[in-house]
Amino acid sequence: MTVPPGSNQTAFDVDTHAASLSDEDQTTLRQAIDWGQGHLFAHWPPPGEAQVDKSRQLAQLRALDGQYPGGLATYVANARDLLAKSKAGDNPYDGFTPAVPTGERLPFASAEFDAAEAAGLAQATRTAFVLVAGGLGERLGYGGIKIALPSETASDTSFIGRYVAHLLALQARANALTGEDRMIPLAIMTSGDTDEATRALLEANDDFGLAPGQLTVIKQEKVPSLRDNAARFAQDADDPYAIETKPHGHGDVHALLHQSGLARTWLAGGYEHLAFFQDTNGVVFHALPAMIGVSHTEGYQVNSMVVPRNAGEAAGGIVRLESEARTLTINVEYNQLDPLLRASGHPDGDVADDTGYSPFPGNTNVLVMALAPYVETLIRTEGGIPEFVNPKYADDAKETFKKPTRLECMMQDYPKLLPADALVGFTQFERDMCFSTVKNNLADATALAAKGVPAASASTGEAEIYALHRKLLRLAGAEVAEGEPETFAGIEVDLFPVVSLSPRVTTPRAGVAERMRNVTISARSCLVIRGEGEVIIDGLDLDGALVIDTVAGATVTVRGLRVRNEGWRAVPAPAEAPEEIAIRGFAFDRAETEHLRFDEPGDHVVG
Ligand code: UGB
Repeated sequence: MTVPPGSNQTAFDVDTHAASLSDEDQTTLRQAIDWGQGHLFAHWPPPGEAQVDKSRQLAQLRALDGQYPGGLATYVANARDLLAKSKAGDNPYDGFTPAVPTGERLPFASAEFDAAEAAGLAQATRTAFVLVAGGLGERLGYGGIKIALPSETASDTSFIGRYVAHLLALQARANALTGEDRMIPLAIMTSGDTDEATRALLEANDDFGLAPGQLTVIKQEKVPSLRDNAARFAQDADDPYAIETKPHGHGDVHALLHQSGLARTWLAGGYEHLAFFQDTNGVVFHALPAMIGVSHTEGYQVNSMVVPRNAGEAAGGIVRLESEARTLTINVEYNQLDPLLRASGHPDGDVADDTGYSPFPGNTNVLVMALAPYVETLIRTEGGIPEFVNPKYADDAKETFKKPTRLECMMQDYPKLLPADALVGFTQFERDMCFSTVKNNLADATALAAKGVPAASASTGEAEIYALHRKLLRLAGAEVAEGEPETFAGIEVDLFPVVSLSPRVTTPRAGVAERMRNVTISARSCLVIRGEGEVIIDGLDLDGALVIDTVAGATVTVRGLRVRNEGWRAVPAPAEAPEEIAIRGFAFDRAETEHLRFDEPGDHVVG
């Protein structure tokens, strides 16, 4: 007779059930009881009854055990430890003094930026890219997966379509530079919430043009929910033979790159860097090559992409944490930054300094790692990232939870696994050229905009892409008029002139001036260049809407083209608009468009 530790049940007789279970199930049952999970079997009917369900329950435990670095024994031990610290009110940053870190700053289009981008381009086909896309986007109020959303609706390019187009453009430019024929691998981390829809989207679009073997999908699994401080697992409310599970956070990506063997395979394939990025950042690839260049030149083991941070913004702050034992430059998550500052001599907490920004740079959660030491670290740690727990207590004694909690981990906590002397740096870019997130529904976004914090709505994410592309053209010498801001669903956006350039045009930044010459665009115009062909404009006078579509292998030269038509305007999203349009509050009314299509490879000249 065994009474499981931490259990309020009277007794559970393993031996009574043993004979009716397979050897494998018996072992799992005994292990689970050792882990303090005997309560999960308290409802079991006598041997011979519900054997299929019992076996299913034990199989789930085995699967969960196999997925977690160190197994469920470690999960339970970590959980008890973290729950005890949480109950005691321990501050994870106790003993640390926060200081403002120093790092690389790369003003857009500066000579340093262009040099870093050139260095990064030469390394692009030595870099593997990892997109973390396991999050559901509950804050956004969108039912589908976020990478399927249009990043902007002028070209109607999804986030994943945009990312892949950038990777293919980088690959083509890098191979042209090095004379090699290498492939840039992409891994996408999905979760139970996004896996099926992600695979279906990729299949329906032929992997957006990636070659066979170029793309790998790795799926993160959930972890058991915890119902009390003894780390007892919660049962599913609808199924007593199932354990309730919850997402473990984007930190899982490191364990998965270890378990799947991908990181080692890439290292063996001659890759040197690893670039992690998030699901809804439509401008990130305008800075990523330069960041890879900085990592390569500086020899950083870890390099974080950061931006000037608005005080109170839902982006972590990069902080230099100093203690007698060690100094660590690391992300402090947005909900912990204010309490940390208040507890360490900054009574006003997370506020702006004289510059108008938080003194702590904002984490965009884009990381570039050196692959060789990364693989060594994975072998040493199995990719297990230090976790945290955030239970919502129902009582002052902190004994009961309002609802089950779970351990979580974040990918940006990876530097915590490194020795104190590891070279960890960051590269700061201007926000408009590297960080644009789509996270909030219209109501929340309006409230944030009113507070002067980035709205991070689908509409601002879209407008930010057009704004950056206008800037790229202006920097290349184009005359691009200023449009008027417009307000849709309470959020002000600068949509016009709408400029959406393909990654072939914008990669590298320094080459835009060679590809876009003598361009004039009026304030009410739209210029959309789509597809995988090369487009060179030498003379364009645009007052209206022009869309150029190309295929891979096509080179289109536009010479002295004058376009005059009614063009497009933005109107409030119609009531019957699909969800992906409704969440941005506006839609384009495409009155008249000059549409140039080039469906055949080869040279084409127009104008
Ligand atoms: N994600 C997963 O792949 N799996 C998971 O289990 C969870 C998420 P959120 P949040 O951009 O400003 C991050 O939910 O809370 C993926 C940083 O921690 O968007 O906004 C998910 O699909 C924060 O420091 O994260 O916070 C998405 O791609 C700050 O930089 C990504 O992980 C903030 O992003 C992030 O998920 C930001």
